Amino acid sequence: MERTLIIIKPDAVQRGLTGEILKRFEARGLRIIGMKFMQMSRELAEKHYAIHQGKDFYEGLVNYITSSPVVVIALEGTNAVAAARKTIGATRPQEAEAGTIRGDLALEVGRNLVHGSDTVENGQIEVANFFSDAELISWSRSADPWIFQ
Ligand code: DAT
Ligand code: MG
Repeated sequence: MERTLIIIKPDAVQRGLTGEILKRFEARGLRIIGMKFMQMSRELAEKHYAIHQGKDFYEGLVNYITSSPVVVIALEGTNAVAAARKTIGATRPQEAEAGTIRGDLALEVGRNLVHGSDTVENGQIEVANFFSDAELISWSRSADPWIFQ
């Protein structure tokens, strides 16, 4: 089963959109296997965004993600990575389709509300970066047979 890491970013938490955003992933059928409210350290933020190091927006990105608490969620499901990315919408909210989180709720790339892993491999890596094995719960929902065929 694929895993993806979702981060409800500081702007979303500050705007009171945590529930609205979580609701969309839950309704999609993805299964929560880990969730926590945390203040991201600079060290963890730099690890998470290492691929963007050196880009002109990197400093601003790390400052933003560490500026205020976030909600971090590990999700599991068939096609979890691609499904979550579709639900999130394009990186630039002005290009995100209506019906997506960014297309409905955001306007600017530097305040785009939510992170989702971009590949199956990164989903595994990012979940492991944010959650210990003890923080991840392997369970089945009674609705699983109605979502996973
Ligand atoms: P995504 O979050 O859709 O996976 P990404 O991995 O390319 O996008 O970039 C990570 C974050 O960095 C993105 O959510 C917002 C910020 N970002 C990306 N490109 C940017 C740009 N050109 N200017 C400002 N911020 C940018
Ligand atoms: Mg990305």
